Amino acid sequence: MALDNETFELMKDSVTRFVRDRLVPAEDTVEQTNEVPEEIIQEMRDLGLFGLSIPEEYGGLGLNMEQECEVIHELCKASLTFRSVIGTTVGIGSQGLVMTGTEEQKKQYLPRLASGEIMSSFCLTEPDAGSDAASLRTVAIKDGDDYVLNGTKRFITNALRAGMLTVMARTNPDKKGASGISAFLVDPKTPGVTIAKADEKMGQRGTKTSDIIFEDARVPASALLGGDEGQGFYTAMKVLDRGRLHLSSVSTGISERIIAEALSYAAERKQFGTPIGEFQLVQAMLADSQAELFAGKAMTLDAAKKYDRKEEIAMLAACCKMFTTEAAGRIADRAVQIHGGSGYMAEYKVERFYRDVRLLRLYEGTTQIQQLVIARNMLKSLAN
Ligand code: COS
Repeated sequence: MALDNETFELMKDSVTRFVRDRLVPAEDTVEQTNEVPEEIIQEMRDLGLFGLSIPEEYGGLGLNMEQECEVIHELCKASLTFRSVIGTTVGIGSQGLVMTGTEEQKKQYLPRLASGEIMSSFCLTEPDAGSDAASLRTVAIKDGDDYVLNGTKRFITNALRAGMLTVMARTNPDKKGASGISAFLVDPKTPGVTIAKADEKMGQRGTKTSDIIFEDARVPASALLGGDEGQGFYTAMKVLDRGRLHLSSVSTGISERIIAEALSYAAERKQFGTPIGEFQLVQAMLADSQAELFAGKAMTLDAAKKYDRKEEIAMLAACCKMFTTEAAGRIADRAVQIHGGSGYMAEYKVERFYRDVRLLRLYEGTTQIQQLVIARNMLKSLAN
């Protein structure tokens, strides 16, 4: 599935204008209030941003992965908080349903997710299961026609805003590893589901993450994603492979913005009677950042095209996520350096972006997990 080129270019242009005219001017308000204004969320709905990755037959725009990456890159030239509002619905929160849901489940949720009437969250991480996702302990025990959920999920983005949770839980507690895990589509209003208050974080103010506690939360058997027990971990891994391409575009988008901030500062700021951009040591920092941005964009779009051709991309997605998120960290660090003392001041955007991009190397798999995935796949290819 893909949007035709002409419609896609028009859509992308409208995102570029939205970023320039609406999102960038609202960045300071979001930072000060720790909230994204409701009228901006409504404009995101009107632009169809919640439905980017949802097939047209269910009311979405049905972009392919390459197109999604291009749009997310554009969107992330503004504060990453804005992307976070749609991110879980476009990415990890809905894609398990798109990939493996039954027709009934798709009809139940996808049109409302695509319109932005409801948002979704992806519930994998737990207090004792982060990188080691297969050790999760939340259980979903069959009881008559229902499943009863007990456990705690941690750092769940948009839990407070969500109308649908994709929850990974152990349906077979006797099976310790991946194969005992199933996925469920859960209404957060289900009795026994508690969404905790929003976490306080280092950056990305205005994004909402929280714990979710399940205490004897009873869901019907029809909430089992795809109707098959034991598939939850594999679905989560496939969703994360795809999500890592999405996040690579998040990283390249904000990197491009940060470079623009550093470049305009370097062109204007004078020292020793000269714009500092004329100094070769400053130029070296700008050039390194620009080359890393180019490499990150190229590799992400290349992997996205392969994904669209249904090629195996687990290793490539991990390469992209590792490279682009680490590069974003270096690019933000250089931008602060180019700004000198001003770069440490909240008045300049690079101080905020430096904090915001730190998360990129942590969520949806740390850099170390990406390295592990890359190396394991290399070794596997040797064995074959
Ligand atoms: N697609 C499909 N299946 C996959 C897969 C993928 N990309 N990666 C692994 N699997 C399968 C394996 O084939 C294996 O199948 P079997 O049960 O048939 O043997 C199973 O899943 C378990 O895989 P593996 O043995 O590699 O699991 P490990 O527990 O050793 O590690 C990692 C898996 C570390 C890769 C996984 O736990 C992970 O990605 N952790 C990070 C989680 C994460 O990103 N969290 C962020 C929170 S969400 S914002």
